[in-house]
Amino acid sequence: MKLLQFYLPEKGQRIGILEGDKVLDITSPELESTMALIKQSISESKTIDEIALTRKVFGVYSYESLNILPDKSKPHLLIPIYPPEVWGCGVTYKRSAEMRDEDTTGARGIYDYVYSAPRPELFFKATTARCSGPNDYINIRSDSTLTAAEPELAYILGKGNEIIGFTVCNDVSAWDIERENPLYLPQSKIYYGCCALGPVISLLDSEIKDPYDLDIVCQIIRNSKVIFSGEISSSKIKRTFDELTDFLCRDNPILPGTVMTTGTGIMIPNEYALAPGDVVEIEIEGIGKLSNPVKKL
Ligand code: DO4
Ligand code: MG
Repeated sequence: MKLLQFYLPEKGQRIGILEGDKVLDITSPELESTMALIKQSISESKTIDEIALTRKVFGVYSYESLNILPDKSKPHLLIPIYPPEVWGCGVTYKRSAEMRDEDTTGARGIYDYVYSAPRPELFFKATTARCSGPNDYINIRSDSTLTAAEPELAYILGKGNEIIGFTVCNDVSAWDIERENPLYLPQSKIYYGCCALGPVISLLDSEIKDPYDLDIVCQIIRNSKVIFSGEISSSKIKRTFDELTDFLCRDNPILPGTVMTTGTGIMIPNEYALAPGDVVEIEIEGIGKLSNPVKKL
């Protein structure tokens, strides 16, 4: 099952099930968000599919008609979850370790070390207020001249820190800031509009059978032309999701609905650093395409 959130001008926020090109509106006063669905599945010890499938359908919309730039006067897609926190993993793909070590000014070798060390790189990434949904703006910090898209597979945690499902994440990062000195990483990673999520949550098992075998494709579009295209398979990830979750949750209380983004395997060359007006598209098999325009703060 694929779950999403959308907005109707006369009704506000809705939750929907995506079936083919149709969005089934299953919102009710007691169930107005995907977070409410996650919480109910925990309190009733049921799967999310079980709860969602028993809901009454209040309306049917075409996905394409909702997949537009957010505008309060029109129905449109929203971020598929309001996560209490988003955490990130770093240097989980070989290419990421290699390029970061080549380009860093100070502590060369730190990325190769982390790629092979038992302890992964984990960092706090965002809260809901710093995240953008489908077709919404992602931002370049006002003090960055080299900000890059980082196309990533992200998972959502539920009861007992088990994976509920997957979404697409753009871990937008100010590479010039983090390369100047690794201690600047939080400023590279965490700011307004630094993280895009969507377009749907694809539930584990019912929708995503093998998360270690998904094609991830990224395109950057400038003036209606594709200026960069790259791809990777999630099979190339160095670590298991259980390993990442284990380190994340070690002595660190994590709430249901927390999103973990698993690192990028598509390293975008510096010449394709983001510019205002660009559009970044990231498509992951079994989930869909997340598209976001770029703005400079
Ligand atoms: O260490 C820097 C950040 C790593 C990262 O975000 C990634 O590998 O995706
Ligand atoms: Mg990243």
